[in-house]
Amino acid sequence: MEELLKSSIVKGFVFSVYGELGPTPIYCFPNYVTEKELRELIQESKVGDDLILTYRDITQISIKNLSLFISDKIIYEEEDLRKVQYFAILPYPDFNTTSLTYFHFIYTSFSDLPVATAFSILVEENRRSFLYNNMNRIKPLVFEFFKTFDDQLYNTYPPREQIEEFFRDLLRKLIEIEHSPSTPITTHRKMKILFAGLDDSGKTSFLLSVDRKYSKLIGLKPTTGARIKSIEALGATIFLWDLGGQYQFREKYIDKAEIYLYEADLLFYFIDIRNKIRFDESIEYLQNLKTVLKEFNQNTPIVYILSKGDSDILNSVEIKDNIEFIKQKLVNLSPNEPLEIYTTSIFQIYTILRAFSSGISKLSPNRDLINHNLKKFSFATQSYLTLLLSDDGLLLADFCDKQAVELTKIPKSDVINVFEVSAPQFAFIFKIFTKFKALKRDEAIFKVDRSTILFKRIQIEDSILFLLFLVDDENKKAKIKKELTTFLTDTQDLLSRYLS
Ligand SMILES: Nc1nc2c(ncn2[C@@H]2O[C@H](COP(=O)(O)OP(=O)(O)OP(=O)(O)O)[C@@H](O)[C@H]2O)c(=O)[nH]1
Ligand SMILES: [Mg+2]
Repeated sequence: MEELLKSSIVKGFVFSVYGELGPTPIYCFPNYVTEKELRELIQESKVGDDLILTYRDITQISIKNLSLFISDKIIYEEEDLRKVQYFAILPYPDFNTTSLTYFHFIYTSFSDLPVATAFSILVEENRRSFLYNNMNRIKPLVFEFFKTFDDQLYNTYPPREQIEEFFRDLLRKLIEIEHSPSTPITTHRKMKILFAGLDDSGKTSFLLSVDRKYSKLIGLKPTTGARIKSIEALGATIFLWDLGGQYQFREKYIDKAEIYLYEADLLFYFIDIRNKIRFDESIEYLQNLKTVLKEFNQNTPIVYILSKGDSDILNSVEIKDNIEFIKQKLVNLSPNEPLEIYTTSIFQIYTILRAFSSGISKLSPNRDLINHNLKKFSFATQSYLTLLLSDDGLLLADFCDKQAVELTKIPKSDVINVFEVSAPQFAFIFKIFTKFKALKRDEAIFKVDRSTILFKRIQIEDSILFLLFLVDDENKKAKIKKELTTFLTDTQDLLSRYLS
């Protein structure tokens, strides 16, 4: 095992549990060394590139991991803990290492409650793109691994020698991925988002809206071929490929798929909901794209954009029928996948930003755990609805419980929407007042009927973020202030590895 680790990008594994004494490392590969051994190794200059950890180090890793996952009692209120499982990419700057960590609960004969666990695959920090780029292939391996490994832990945690072969097996499979990586292993994560759909389906308009170049929306010309540009979001560079949709270009993308479609991290697929005559043509193009993407075997997620859903026509019978019809077609095409479908309109910028945020968040391995932490934070502060937004209005995480509906009297299906729509406006007011120094603190309170909306500006490393809380009483402010530190500490690492 030690030899295999030496030959691999994967430098180690740490498996820990939240035991009676708190976070406890159970298995660690390579085995930890004592402080004395470490001193000797350093003296003899035998440290090299290998990962050498002491018991204190792996305890530190365990504490960091598990504190992200659970907080005392709260998590146990979840009904079915078997479904609670997350992946996250986490930094350990002290060890110059980054991990892909898998969190889940195990059921044992020696504990009444399910036991929270964390399993980290450690790689050198500057090779972490291996984890991002191959996540879709690594995740199933880890799931598969714990399907059998959990049984080994039912009665006791067996000695290390006894279970080593399981980990060795997993390592071999990871090394196989390493030898056939889906992208060359570089220091930077490469991200490619495709915007595809028939001509005139609103792709370029969507992208321009994202860019907020409203003025350019008028007098748009069809896109000839592929237009590529890049944006900076949350510290990462993302390449946006606007694939002009006229017939001759569509053919080219399929023919030269290795240029246009290869290594796509995400596809936004556009369908003009007003143009029913072209639905079949659009579905056919989608099918072709899906077939090619499947051949590349990269599980590219798809976000469907039903475009031109302007508010003045959205309630007409014809458009409603069109939407139902096309949704059904999409479901038939991918019967076993949950589909992400957004109706957008360039006249309601938030519909576009929302679809776009949701797409970006698909690129993040940490999105679910950030959401999970926002939920813990919301419980602890009794916030009924909480949103975390980036400075440019991307929704990074959201939480909403039924008390938000009771307080605002907004129907359940709309309440998140209403706040998502208004959040950027609150941010706007907040920014203007800050600019004119009319705000003394990094927060503002808005009262809307019985609702109190607390809006807070926070800083995580170099990023400015906003938090919006819906509470029933201004006094919750103190509680939020108190809990905020914990939330920021947890979220900092998750955000710093959000995209790359
Ligand atoms: N009413 C309305 N019109 C829209 C909307 N989005 C786009 N359009 C219009 O639809 C037309 C085509 O939009 P484009 O964004 O150029 O479409 P495209 O998908 O980039 O087209 P190609 O580049 O040919 O593939 C333009 O006249 C836009 O103004 C929308 O949400 N509502
Ligand atoms: Mg275009």
